[in-house]
Amino acid sequence: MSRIVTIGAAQFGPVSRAESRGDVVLRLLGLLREGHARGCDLVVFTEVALTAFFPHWYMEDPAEIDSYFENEMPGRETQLLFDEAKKLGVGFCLGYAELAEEEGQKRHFNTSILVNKRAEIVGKYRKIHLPGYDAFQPGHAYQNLEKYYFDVGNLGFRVWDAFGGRIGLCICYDRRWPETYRSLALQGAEMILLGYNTPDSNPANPGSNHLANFHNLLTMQAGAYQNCAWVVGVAKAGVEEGVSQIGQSCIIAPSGEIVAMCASLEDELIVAQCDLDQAKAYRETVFNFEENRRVEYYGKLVE
Ligand code: CDV
Repeated sequence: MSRIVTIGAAQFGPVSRAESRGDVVLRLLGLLREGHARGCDLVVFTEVALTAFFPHWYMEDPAEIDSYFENEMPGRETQLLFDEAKKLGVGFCLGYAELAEEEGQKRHFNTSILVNKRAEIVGKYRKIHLPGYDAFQPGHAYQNLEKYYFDVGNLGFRVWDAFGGRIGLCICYDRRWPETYRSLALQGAEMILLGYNTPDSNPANPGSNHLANFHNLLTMQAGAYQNCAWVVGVAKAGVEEGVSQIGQSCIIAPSGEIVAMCASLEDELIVAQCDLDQAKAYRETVFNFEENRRVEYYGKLVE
């Protein structure tokens, strides 16, 4: 048996600080339409897709900071994306900076949503592993201030029954942590969608710079194989506001094999027909969790 979902991984080239939301949405619409023309059920966009990746620089003015966040979804500019998705009958996954109000407090999250073919939001995830610092770092060629701009996500790792399978979401730095994939796999995730903004250098550990691309694929391929899930990783690539970011957006099978990968550092759509039953085959054999996991030996943290 096979359950095919046709996935588009919509890599995004740089977004300049001056680019308007409206212009960014037009670029996203172009990729969504291309996805439709190429038979996609679901198009996956990147992390914080609607603006430049602002944690790469320091801002103090709360109003300026909030201008990078969405306080409604869909909002004035993003409504176009929802309308087009509904018209075409194509779902999408979108990362954005979310401004929420909870218990009378402003909260800032690095968020992604899963939207079905009727343009309904069926899943929402707020990034849990936040990389970088909570204060300006003097001497660094660029900043990495996610702990300064964002609150830790408070929705947990979750999966949703959608697109004929069980889908999990995570975001960027989450992909480096085995607990992310395992939390989702223990809930039956057959496909994990994620966007990333990954610089090709690390100011705190320049000795690892030459491994940026290798570590990107290593974590996602291992996550896919060890957890019997498709992994779709989508970059914001190229030089954005002086920060050079990796590409390598790719679609990875539960075997750990890459079935499609972007070649450029620009807007580029790759498409693959993903058989969700391929995950089942792995889960029933080599990674039969019920039969082979040895939770009693793993310690409290991974129970
Ligand atoms: N946006 C990210 O989460 N970026 C991290 C970098 C900073 C290590 C990543 O894992 O790619």
